[in-house]
Amino acid sequence: MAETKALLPKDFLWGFATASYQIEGAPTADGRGPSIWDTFCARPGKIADGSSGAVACDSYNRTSEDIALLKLTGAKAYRFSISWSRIIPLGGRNDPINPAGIAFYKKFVDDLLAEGIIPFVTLFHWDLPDELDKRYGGPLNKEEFTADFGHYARTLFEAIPKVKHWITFNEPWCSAILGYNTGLFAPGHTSDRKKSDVGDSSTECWIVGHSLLLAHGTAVKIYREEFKEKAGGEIGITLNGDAVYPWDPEDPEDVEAAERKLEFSISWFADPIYFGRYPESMVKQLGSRLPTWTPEEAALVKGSNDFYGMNHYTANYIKHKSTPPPADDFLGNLETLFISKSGESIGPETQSFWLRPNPQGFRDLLNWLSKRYNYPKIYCTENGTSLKGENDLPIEEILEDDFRVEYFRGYIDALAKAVSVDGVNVRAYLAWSLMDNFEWAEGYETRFGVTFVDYAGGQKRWPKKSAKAVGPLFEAIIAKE
Ligand code: LGS
Repeated sequence: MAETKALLPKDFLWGFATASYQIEGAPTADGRGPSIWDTFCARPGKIADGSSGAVACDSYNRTSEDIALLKLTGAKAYRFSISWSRIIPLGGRNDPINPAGIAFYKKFVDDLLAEGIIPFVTLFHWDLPDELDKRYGGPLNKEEFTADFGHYARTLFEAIPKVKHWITFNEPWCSAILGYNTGLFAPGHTSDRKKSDVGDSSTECWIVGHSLLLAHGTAVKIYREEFKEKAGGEIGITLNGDAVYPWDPEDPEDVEAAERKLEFSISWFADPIYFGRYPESMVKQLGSRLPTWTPEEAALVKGSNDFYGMNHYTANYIKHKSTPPPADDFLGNLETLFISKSGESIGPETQSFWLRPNPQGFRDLLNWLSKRYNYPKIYCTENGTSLKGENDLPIEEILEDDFRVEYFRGYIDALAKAVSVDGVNVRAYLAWSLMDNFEWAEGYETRFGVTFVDYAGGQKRWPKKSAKAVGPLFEAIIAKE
């Protein structure tokens, strides 16, 4: 079939994304309480360069500079996250609320709107109040966690009704697997009992996933029952979404394993949200390790997305394993590879060991999601790349980031084709990231920004070539009428 001219609808929104712990710094300002990331970064060996988000981009003190940057890019929307421990320093439903924290985000939303930039607000981008981890294990305790998250969410729905796009959780897969299985992320629970401080990664991650889903369902119920009608907004969750291809397309077991990989990473959360149950492949492999749904829980979570938030970065070839999976396997008994059986590479290297750009993967995954979940409205809430060796280049070269410009060109083209040719319903695209920032366990060595942040040079922001490239790429294909 001949491909028609790629076009996005007139009201399509594009912009950039960030997250509180990655950019704000100011960890004790105006009464903020510690989060699990403050604690985690203090543990030796956890962050590649031994750094933390204690200063980051100092965005807490530079909101007007960040808004000026957004203006320069021409962005129509900005996705940022709220730090729970700025709003409720100890985190719990009976703990004091911090008016200064609320005032900060309220003003920020007002300032964005005054510039015509639409806020997309994430309630939880991994920085759990440390006290809740200490008090009851955070999401390991579903009753406490769900009640506390519901209270935190309600506090914000009430305080900032001008926000019309709420995202409950960012990538619960990362929170559960990297936080409670591999230990790469806070709070750093691992399966290696020698290095581990607590926990059993063969069950903890699945318990955490279940709690995050229940907390999501609870926040959505609160929003829909108490706020949605008056505020006229919407709420959904953002999930990980990496594309897959069978390592050997002729081998039915690899084909099946590729599907299983999507189920273990995406459908783990999306199936309960759209169908009220876990995928069969997970039930089969994990048995009693996977929590079961009570009818009330399933009813709470089923149908709890006004939109589907998709983060997308990379693709992998998938090879099945025929040996039985170890108890802490979280992938679905398979291997992820960058080279296929016939020797094809999935994409060029980047600074991130897990990231290989492949725009066709984006288009294919959008199609897979749309078919499985009956063509939901999708917001691409993150997409972007690091560049191999970028941090070692002289600044003049960093600013000429043609690799990133080409990355966005390829992905935006794939997106436009998925919408205009394949009929998927993507309505917004937020690139990761507005600026270089604290890249979690990778510290500051990995840069994802369209803006160079000179951490040593007074935090000066230098827009890279890509900062001004994303806008024209979209404006050329968004319908004018
Ligand atoms: O900065 C993050 C971007 C870039 O890398 C953002 O905060 C996240 O929401 C998002 O996940 N992003 C990201 N992902 C890295 C995931 C690491 C996966 C490591 C897999 C090891 C098994």
